[in-house]
Amino acid sequence: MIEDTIAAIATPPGEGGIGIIRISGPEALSIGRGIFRPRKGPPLGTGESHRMRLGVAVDPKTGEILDEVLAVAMKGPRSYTAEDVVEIHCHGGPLACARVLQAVLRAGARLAEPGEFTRRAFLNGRLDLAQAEAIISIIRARSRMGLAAAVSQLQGGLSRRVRELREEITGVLAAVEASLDFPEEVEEVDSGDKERLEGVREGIRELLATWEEGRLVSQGIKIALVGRPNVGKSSLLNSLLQEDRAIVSDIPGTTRDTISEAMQLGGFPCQLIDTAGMREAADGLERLGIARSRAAAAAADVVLLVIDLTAGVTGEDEELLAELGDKPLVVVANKADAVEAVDEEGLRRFAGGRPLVVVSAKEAWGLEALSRAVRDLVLGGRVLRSTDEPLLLRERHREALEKAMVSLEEALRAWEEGLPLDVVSIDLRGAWEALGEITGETAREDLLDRIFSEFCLGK
Ligand SMILES: Nc1nc2c(ncn2[C@@H]2O[C@H](COP(=O)(O)OP(=O)(O)OP(=O)(O)O)[C@@H](O)[C@H]2O)c(=O)[nH]1
Ligand SMILES: [Mg+2]
Repeated sequence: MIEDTIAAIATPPGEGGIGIIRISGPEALSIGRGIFRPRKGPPLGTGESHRMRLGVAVDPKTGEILDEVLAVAMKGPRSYTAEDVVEIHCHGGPLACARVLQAVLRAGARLAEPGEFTRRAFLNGRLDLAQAEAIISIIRARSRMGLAAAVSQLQGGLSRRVRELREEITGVLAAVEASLDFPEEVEEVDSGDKERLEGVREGIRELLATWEEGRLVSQGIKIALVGRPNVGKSSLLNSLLQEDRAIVSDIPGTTRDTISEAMQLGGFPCQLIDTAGMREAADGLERLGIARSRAAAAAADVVLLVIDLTAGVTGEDEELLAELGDKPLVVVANKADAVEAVDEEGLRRFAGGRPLVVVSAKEAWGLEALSRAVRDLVLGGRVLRSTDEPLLLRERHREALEKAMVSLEEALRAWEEGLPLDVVSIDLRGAWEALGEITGETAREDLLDRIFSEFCLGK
């Protein structure tokens, strides 16, 4: 049972349109009532719930008016935490928010820990653990697809799937344990039960198969711009970012160090990395830069090999392609604006079946086709899954599923080898518990601490 009342500023620090103080717990309504003086109507929390009211926030000790505010009381369980909640909407100045918060704390609330409101929502059963984690993913989302996947997780997509699998195991476990307890009375555990477990194994396998896509959607992909000096790598970076980020010049060897910027490409979050142009004849400093280019190319999920159409395909381009050929790679033929005609035949021969796009960094065309090529490459040409299919977004979920898989495989093996049923039952229980970690039914306190400490203050 949660006894104390917590409060925090729920909006980001700094100046803004509004700043919200959130209060949650058994004393929320009475504390809110002490601070908020409505312009008209009954005291806060005594009238209609969930109704926004205009008034002032006062320091209950001195009666000083701190700000003109809106306030709303939300009676539990119809609130974020499922407890009584009051939100006071101040003007978004750091001092106004801080003074109202101080008054709330003096009136008996305790400053909330990061993530504590969401933790209460979880402890009060309003959200399960995967849904609570979805809230962090929504806050952190930097791409359309990442956001859509996280919202679907908040709506319970993944949780439902995991629960279904878990219930299947529960059913079989009940049959196994009954036949252990009352061997004479209960019929043999039959092959139907084993088939059910095989179904669960298939379900876990399907979920695990979404990890690669989920990882890319949530964590992003590394894309390195690689090529000879002066082909227009930095120009392409600037053009994709739509800002003058990297220095561009007609002197070969302009970029010396790698430059990395976050952006969206084809709906994916990605880290776009500009590198120093690669060439044989290079001085000491440039050579160091080139070593970094190689490292960046090696670490990238996708390489964009840029070539200069005004120079045509050169021997050095051929060498670079041979060096990087095993990576997922797009050949980007740049400076198309500066040539009369593009030798598509020759380019295709050079690309040797790899995706090829013709662009002009200078005039910013061909960039759509480039982003499509990257996306096709990343998803292996697969059509995107519809986002109401659950997608694994967190390493933690993948680990739990893998743990469940190991136990389930063990159980099935024991079953096939005709080992005693209590051996089967131990492994089944292991799988059942591992699945429960995802939704939080079997999560331990230290796991909860770790998860909720990722949240920001006031969430
Ligand atoms: N006409 C034309 N010129 C371009 C285009 N892209 C780049 N350039 C020019 O090519 C020269 C080199 O561009 P950069 O972007 O600095 O080339 P880079 O590949 O980053 O070169 P390094 O950093 O030296 O490896 C500059 O003079 C650019 O203005 C393009 O699409 N069309
Ligand atoms: Mg450059």
